[in-house]
Amino acid sequence: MLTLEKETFKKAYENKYKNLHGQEINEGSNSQKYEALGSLIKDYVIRIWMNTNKNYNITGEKQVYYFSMEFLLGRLLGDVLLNLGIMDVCRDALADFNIDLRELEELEQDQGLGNGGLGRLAACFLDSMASLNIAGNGCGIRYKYGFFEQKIIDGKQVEVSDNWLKEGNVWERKKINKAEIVKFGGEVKVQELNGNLTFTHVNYEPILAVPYDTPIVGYENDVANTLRLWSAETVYNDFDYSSFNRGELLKAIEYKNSVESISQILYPEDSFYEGKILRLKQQYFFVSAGIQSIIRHFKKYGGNIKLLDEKIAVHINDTHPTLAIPELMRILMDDEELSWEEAWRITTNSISYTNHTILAEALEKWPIEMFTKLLPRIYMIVKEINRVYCEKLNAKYEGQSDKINRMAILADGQVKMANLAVVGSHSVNGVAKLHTEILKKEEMKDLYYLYPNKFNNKTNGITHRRWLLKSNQELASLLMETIGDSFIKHPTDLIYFEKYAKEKGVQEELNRVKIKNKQRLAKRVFNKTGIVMNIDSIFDVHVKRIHAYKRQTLNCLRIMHLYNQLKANPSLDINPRTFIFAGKAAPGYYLAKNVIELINCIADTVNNDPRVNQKLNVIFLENYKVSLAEDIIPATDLSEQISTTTKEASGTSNMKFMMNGAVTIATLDGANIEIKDEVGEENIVIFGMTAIEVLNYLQNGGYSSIGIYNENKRVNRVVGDLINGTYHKDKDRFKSIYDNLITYNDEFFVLKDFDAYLAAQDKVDMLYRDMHNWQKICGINVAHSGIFSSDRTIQQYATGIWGSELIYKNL
Ligand code: 26V
Repeated sequence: MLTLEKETFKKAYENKYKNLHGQEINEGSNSQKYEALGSLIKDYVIRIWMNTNKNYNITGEKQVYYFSMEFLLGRLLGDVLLNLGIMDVCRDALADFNIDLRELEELEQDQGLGNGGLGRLAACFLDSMASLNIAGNGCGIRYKYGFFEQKIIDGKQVEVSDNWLKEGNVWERKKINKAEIVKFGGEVKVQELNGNLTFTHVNYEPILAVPYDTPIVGYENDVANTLRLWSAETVYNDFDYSSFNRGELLKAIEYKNSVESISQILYPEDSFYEGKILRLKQQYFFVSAGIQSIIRHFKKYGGNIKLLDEKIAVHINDTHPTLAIPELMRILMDDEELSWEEAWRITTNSISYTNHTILAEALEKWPIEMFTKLLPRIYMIVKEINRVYCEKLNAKYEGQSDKINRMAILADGQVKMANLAVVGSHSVNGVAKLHTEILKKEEMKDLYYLYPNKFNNKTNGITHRRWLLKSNQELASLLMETIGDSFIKHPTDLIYFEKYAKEKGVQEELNRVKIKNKQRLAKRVFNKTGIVMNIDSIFDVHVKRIHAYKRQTLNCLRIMHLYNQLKANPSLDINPRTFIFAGKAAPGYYLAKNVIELINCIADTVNNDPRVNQKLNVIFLENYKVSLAEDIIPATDLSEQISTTTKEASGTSNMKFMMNGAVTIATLDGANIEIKDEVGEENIVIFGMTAIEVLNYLQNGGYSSIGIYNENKRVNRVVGDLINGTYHKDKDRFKSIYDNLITYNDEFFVLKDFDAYLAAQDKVDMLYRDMHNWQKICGINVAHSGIFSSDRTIQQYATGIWGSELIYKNL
């Protein structure tokens, strides 16, 4: 832990500021002040970082490499200050210069290199690995443009590029001396040498992969691990202008652009797979650079390549980094000259895989033709893996060609990445109990029967440092006053709060904290949008990616129903509510974009209707991102987790909300089930179809949304309102939503769950009337949230999958 006196810090800051900007602190802008602060803090971090790396090299402990296409870090300053243990000193010192730390924090651009749950999980895991003294490194892509910025114009989503690097990034370090070459295209020359075949990749296009390292600081434990993100450059230095005639120069510029395009953008889809060559390039680019750098480092410190699997673990976050399997095989065989069998043993022992979705449309499959052209040597290896594997399948399932085809890695002209990931790793995990069961019994049942021992569950988690200590400092203080601070290092100690949650005085305190957080959010919303939020209303929050299976539509229909009720009876006795939505739609996902427009049109209609707007308000907050989530979640009364049962693998915002003292309204999907099991049925509001019912409909048919539409008056009315001009003068405006529900038989059972959802919401309304009881429920949720810290999840990965040493220094 860093010990720092306020006066020392003040001097250091003043010096840093003057050196950097050549002027007095009070003459500068806030962004100059932020830059000086970031740079100073990085100086402190660098010492810890160097020591950590030195230690790892001396102890030779097992290194975990978490490979992910996405790391959704958000802002780092507050997180680093918290973990260094100097947040208070820093805040006080800056106050002496009349600087508000929070204002500086807000100047930092979010590092938004991810789409949603999968990317944020990777970020939480990095924090937990560092805080638990696990030698855990991240490996990914340094996208020049992160997840697009969402603007709402005339109620519609407009995408703007996220130029997050435009003012620089104080946290990263470019390591040009650690660059690697990644080879695309070309051919493979096969030769026989002393009875052995050798494979030489020729005529390839070399791309320079340049790493940028970011320190990941552990909580008060003198550890800083590394997140390494790769950027694509040409191998040749900048153009030699004198030697180019004009045509060549333009060609060279074009070439440079095409190389750099590899790390230019993050794909903004997270549920529809498209076989785009650029994405395949991105995948091989960072995986190849990552694996090469691991081996280079391993050998530099004298590692024996045959023992590689004892010293490293490579984890692949979804199938996106699956090429790590053939890439490791390639290096072990072609460069290290190991046999196929030895290389396979080392590879499968090293690699483990997490599945994050059962949506069939998100499964990655690459056309063989594209794959083999781009990655000829890798394709040969995949083909051989498939051949050996299919021999085994043929022996076991003789004559069952459909089954073998389903299970094969190469089939139907495609490379099936999920099958490759399962075959080439020693562990396959789902991210919540139900999800893992569905993987085993449904989605991957053939593979599960072949490799039952590989499959396991690791229920997701979130870092309580960012999502409680940092983003809800009011609640954290209340917790420390009541149960002390042991929960910081042992999050399950939050359970001691349960008894306090039953005390009236504490319930009042919880209420006071919530009101403060609501005021803070309202102030920010007002400053940004001019909208005044009603603090005395229930903040009913539905924030996540916009997707049909997450059922924002169900929430919309319920608001439309409420609007009808209130219009008919303005004195209806209900608690005032503010429905808060936020989330991005994939740019090409028409239906999801239509849902955003519907929410905004509902907002427009109800907020401007004086008959109802004292009791009902709707707001869509634009550009949902980590830092916005940190403002919204502590201010939430009701957390909407209403996905179609079986479709949400886990969910992680559900955990963040409960940890911040919100009540959850939920279907029995993903980790909601485990939340219910923790807090008890009386402390969560559950509704809707069971997994068995959903699976039964999916397998056997028999669902008719039009039947419900015809029979259920309330459904009939609100669905009709979608196309009768209530919310938009163009009656066809929401036709795609209507068609989805009626013409295409409501794939996600929105209408089926409608009545149950209304009843559940009535129950919420009833519960909220008794403030003390409501806050008791909130407090019990907080008390039981410790199990959902990613520290628990990471310990399970470490012991159950990676075999890394858990050294409980300082714990
Ligand atoms: C899939 C695809 C498909 C192809 C196009 C690009 C792309 C990018 C990302 C993904 C992965 C999406 C899967 C995902 O984010 N799953 C979420 O993972 C969370 C963490 O485990 C989990 O809590 C959510 O329930 C799950 O939806």
